[in-house]
Amino acid sequence: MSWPRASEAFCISSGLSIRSTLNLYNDRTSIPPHCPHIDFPTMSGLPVVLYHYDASPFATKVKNMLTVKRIPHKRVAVGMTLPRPDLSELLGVSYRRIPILAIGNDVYCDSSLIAAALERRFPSSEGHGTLFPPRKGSDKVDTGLIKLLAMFWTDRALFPLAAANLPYEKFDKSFLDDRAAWMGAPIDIQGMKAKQPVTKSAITSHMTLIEEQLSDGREYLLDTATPSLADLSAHFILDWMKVFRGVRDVFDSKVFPATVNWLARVSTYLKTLEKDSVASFEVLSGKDAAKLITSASPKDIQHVGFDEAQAALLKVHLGDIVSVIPSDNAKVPTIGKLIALSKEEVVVQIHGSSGSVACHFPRLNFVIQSGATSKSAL
Ligand SMILES: N[C@@H](CCC(=O)N[C@@H](CS)C(=O)NCC(=O)O)C(=O)O
Repeated sequence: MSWPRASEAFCISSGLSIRSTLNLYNDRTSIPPHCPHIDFPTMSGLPVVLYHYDASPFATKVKNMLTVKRIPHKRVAVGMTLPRPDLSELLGVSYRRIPILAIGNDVYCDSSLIAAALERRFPSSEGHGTLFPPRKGSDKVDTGLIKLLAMFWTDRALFPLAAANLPYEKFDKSFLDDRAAWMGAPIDIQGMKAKQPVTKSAITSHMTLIEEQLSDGREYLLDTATPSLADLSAHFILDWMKVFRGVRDVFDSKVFPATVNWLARVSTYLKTLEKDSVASFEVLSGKDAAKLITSASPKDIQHVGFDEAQAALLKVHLGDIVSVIPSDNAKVPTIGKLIALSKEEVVVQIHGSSGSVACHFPRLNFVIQSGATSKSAL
């Protein structure tokens, strides 16, 4: 299986590295200086657990977000294909995409929602980095635009073009069968290969717009002093794709000088933080992670609240059994009790063999169906 490997940082689990991480924080942290083990809670007092696999580009995006936000965390490695019993059996999370991130008992699905959750639960006012820095020389932050770019440009437009240029003919049958189930249709290797020149051309068109955006000499896409979620959302895809045999010649510094420099600048920014171990992590087993997660209680339900007007439009009620399903592919429903609903987020309580969790999904790009009627509520 020759899927390009996402770069993997070293696992830092010594007390010393954690202490040096904490030294970067302000002194409001309540973590004792002599605590010898990584079982430190984060500054929010809750463990942060990332479910990932090394070759997942979207997991790399979240690892980069954790680095920028300087959040020590734990990682559970899951398989590249189903089944993933650490999620589906122990926690009852049947959502079939990676990454998934838990903060205590709150489990967040989808990297865009994970970004929003990390930002609100680990604010820069508490010594963390930010995914939503203001424009240079201003206090204005393009928060909504950044989220839209992440959800609709990089996730829905750019990433599929990169994925279409993978060398599918080299993947083994079990992987292809798994991804066919994910797509909801068989993978037509010859058909995809035949389309690769066209998708390569489309990638060039995206790169042209990135070049245009950077052509005034700005450092980052939205003229911020540090990379925002917009940069991280585009960077992980281009950085992944730039080594694909079929498209690597697109990354020509004579044609796209600003884009090639920007890619390197974001990588250097991340590597510098990684060297300082600001987001060190410990590898956990699925069982240990599930125990940690299910022994905590949900802390992010009130923030979401319950929007009765939205519920009326969707024909659902607080406490209903509902299913939440991605609207594009990977349409495996997560079924649970509706416990919070806003215009941005929906939360269902679900049960696995280890206990219950509050599972959060974005509203955009997801469909909520009432379990009682099984009718689409979007
Ligand atoms: N919109 C999702 C996309 C995640 C995604 O597509 N992840 C890929 C891996 S990079 C995936 O789940 N592939 C199928 C699988 O691993 O089962 C997000 O932002 O998290």
